[in-house]
Amino acid sequence: MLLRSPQNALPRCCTRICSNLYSTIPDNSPSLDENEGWLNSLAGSSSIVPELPSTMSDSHKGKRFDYELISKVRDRFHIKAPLVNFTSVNYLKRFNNHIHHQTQNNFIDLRIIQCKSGRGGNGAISFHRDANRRVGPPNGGDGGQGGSVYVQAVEGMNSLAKLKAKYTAGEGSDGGSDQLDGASGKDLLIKVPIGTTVRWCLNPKEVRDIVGREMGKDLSKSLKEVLDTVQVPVQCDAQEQILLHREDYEPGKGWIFKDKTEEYHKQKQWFTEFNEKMMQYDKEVKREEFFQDHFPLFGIDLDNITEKPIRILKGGHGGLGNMHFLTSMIRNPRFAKQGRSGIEAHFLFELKVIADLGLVGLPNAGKSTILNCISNAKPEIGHWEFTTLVPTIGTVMRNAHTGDSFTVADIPGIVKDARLDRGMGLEFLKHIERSKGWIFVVSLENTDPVQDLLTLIGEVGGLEKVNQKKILVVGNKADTDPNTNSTQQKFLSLQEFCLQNEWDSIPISALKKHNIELLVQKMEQLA
Ligand SMILES: Nc1nc2c(ncn2[C@@H]2O[C@H](COP(=O)(O)OP(=O)(O)OP(=O)(O)O)[C@@H](O)[C@H]2O)c(=O)[nH]1
Ligand SMILES: [Mg+2]
Repeated sequence: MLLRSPQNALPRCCTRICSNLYSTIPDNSPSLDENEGWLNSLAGSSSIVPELPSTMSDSHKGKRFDYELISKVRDRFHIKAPLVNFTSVNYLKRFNNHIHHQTQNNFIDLRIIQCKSGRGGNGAISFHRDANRRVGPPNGGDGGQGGSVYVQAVEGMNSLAKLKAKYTAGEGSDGGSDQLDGASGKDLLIKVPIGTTVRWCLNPKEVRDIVGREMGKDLSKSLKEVLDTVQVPVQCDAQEQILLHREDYEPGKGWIFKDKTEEYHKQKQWFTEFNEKMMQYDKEVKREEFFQDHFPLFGIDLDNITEKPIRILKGGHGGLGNMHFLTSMIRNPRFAKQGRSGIEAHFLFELKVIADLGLVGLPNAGKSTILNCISNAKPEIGHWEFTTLVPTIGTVMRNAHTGDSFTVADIPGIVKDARLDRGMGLEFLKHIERSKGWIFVVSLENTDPVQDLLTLIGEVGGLEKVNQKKILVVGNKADTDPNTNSTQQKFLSLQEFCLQNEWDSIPISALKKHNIELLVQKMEQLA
């Protein structure tokens, strides 16, 4: 984007071998003519700045969340949206309940992580010296580029447990004498499991402060009400990308001086004129930042292996060394440019495990027992409720030769009023949100399996929601009560209800392994 970055425009390394031949000019730093040509080109460069789309897409409704357009200043759109979209309710709740880590299988599906890209190195102020001259032409090199932060979804990970709380990319080194450019800062790569979404969010501490303040004002307010009503202002571009803030100097500023002070330089007309031109360079750097320092308002969905890491925060530009500032007016540039700062932001990482099918049932229905007998997964089984606290995915191998298989997720049981946060709530439903099919598991041991099924349907969002999925209903624990045929009767009522909804159903005993092969066949069809 930069019209003419001195680094790119002037291939300095190619002449480095000549260094011993010259005693008066540094080997390959840009010549006076080249510098002047470059500075003059900056003056007329504003006309080449690309036009930006000046309107934002009309509809702000019906997106992943609604936002309101407040105003537009040049190419920046000021919008606002409820706080709930820039934090995580579950994260806050877990924080309040001191549940920082879910320990079962070391599974963590939610993290807020502080990320920081590296600042660019400063340009150097240095002059060529040799036996003949004490002070020769400027030869201060450029600062190195600051390190950037990337994310990548990889295979073989199934939890966000290994992520660190904070990632800071390396700073670019300062430039050196003899036109030595500073080394680039080390980039950082955050590897995450497939199925992770990344969203820009506020610093959780800031959110807790806001929530504390709002609840203090009105004691009857719930956390949810606060998050839904407090509006957060955000700046976006026309493509609904949040403009990330790089705290740094304005065009014309950001100088480093040596020997003579800033005051001294500001009084000199030659410096003011020169700085006028350099301002254009700074503006271009800012322009480039405008195009690169953003993050999608609705986040990114890493639901596949990411071939190429995705940059989320770019490192700061390195500052120019004084070798670029030698002109016929300025023989002794005792100044260089500071490197640009890095960007700091918080991101909400959320893992939604991806399985072809999901098991949905009340606690104790036998979901984990089913996954145990059909797949390689070995989730814990217990005769108490809420044995399962975290999702487990099992792979059901159908043909070892062809590798045909499908995956099934076992999630914690769902109880009546889970929507109102009873039991484990509905938090874990997100893990089977993207599954093609849902397997409702009800226990034929319970008094009214049809009622259990209705409860489940109600909790997960009603028939309309359920019918977006392929459904199979499993009546488990068919082995119970062998003396009377009450389980059979219960299954027949269940089957009738299912037929009305055009769903397939099957009675099984996961414990005794009855009817399991047929179950797997039906599941395979669904998947
Ligand atoms: N009799 C009988 N008991 C079963 C059957 N399947 C599971 N169970 C028992 O039911 C209890 C609960 O089984 P789980 O597989 O842990 O149930 P779950 O649905 O995963 O429960 P949560 O994880 O709490 O939601 C265990 O004691 C199992 O042994 C079955 O087919 N017949
Ligand atoms: Mg279980």
